[in-house]
Amino acid sequence: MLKTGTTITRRGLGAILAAGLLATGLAACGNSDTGSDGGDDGKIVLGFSQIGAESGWRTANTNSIKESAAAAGIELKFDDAQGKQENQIKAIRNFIQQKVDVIAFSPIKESGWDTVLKEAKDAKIPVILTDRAVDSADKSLYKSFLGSDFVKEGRLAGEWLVEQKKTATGPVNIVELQGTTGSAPAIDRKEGFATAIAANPNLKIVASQSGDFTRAGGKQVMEQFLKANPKIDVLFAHNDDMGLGALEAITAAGKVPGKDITIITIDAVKDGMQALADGKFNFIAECSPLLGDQLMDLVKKVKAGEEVPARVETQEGTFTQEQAKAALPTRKY
Ligand code: GZL
Repeated sequence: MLKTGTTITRRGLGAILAAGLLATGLAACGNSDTGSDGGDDGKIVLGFSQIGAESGWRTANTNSIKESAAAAGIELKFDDAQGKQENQIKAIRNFIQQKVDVIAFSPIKESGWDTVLKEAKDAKIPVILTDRAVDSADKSLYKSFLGSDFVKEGRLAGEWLVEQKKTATGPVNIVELQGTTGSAPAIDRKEGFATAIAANPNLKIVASQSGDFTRAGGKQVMEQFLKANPKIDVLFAHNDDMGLGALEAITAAGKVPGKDITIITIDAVKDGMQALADGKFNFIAECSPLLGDQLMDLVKKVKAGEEVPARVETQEGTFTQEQAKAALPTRKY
C-alpha cells in the first residue's frame, strides 16, 4: 500500500503496474498452491459431504454447517449421501472435478477412504474431517479432525452407571444399542463404556447390537432384546434417537422406562433432553453437533495455507434429570 506523499518515478510507476498485473493474473486463475479456481466472486468454495439425516443430531449438525458457511461468506456445495458411503465418495470426486478450494466431510464409517482422499491430495485440495474419523494410516490425507472424543463419551456414561450401581449385590444386566456398524462413534463409545463398567463385575452387557443411530433401529432391536432377555436392568444407547425408539418398545412391553430399566444415552439433543427431564431417560453424555463455526475457521486457515491443529475437539458435558430440566429452556439444539 503506498503511503500518501510518496514520490513516484517513471521506473517506479512501471514496477507498480507490472506488480498489479501479476497479482491480478494470479487472482484470476485461482490460488496456484491448491488445485482450486475459487468462487466466481472470489469466495472460498467448500465442498461438504454429509452422511444423511439419520438422527436429530445430524439435522442439527447440518443446520450448523449451513448457517456458519453463510455467516462466514463461504460458498457451500452441500451433498447429502443418504447414509451411503459410495455416495460420499462420489460427492468428494465431484468436488475435485469442480476444483473446490476445500473439502470437508463426516465419514459414515472409519474405513474405505484412502483412494478418494489420495485423489483429493493429488488435486491439491485440502480435506478436513468433521464429526467422525477415518482409519487411514496416512495422516497427510487430511489437514485436521474436528469433533468429539467418543471414547470419553462412552466412558462418562459407564462411570455414571458404576456410581449408580455401586451397592448392587447381584448381576446388573445391560443391553447396548450400538451406532452405525464400523463408525467411529460406535466403535469408540462401545470401548469407553466397556472399559468404565469393568470396575464393577456385577455390570454385564448381556446383548449388544447396532440400531444404526435411528429411532426405528432402536425400537426394532430393543423389541428383540426384550423378547430374548427376561431381566434387563439397563439400556445403554449410543445416541438419543435409538433410546427414544427403544422407549416405545419398553412401554409396549409393560415396563416403565427410567424406573424398571435405567436408560443412558449420548448426544443431548432436545428430544433426548426432554425424555431425560420427564424421567424416561436417566443420564445423557453430550455430543455437540454445533461444529459449523469451528469448521469455517479451519476452512479459512487451510485455504490461506496456515498451519492448523491435527485435532480440534469440542467441549461437552453430561446431564442428569435435574440438570436437563434446568438446561432445556436455553438448549440451542
Ligand atoms: C457423533 C455423530 C453421531 C451421533 C448420532 O458425533 O456422528 O451420529 O451421536 C449421529 O446421533 O447419527
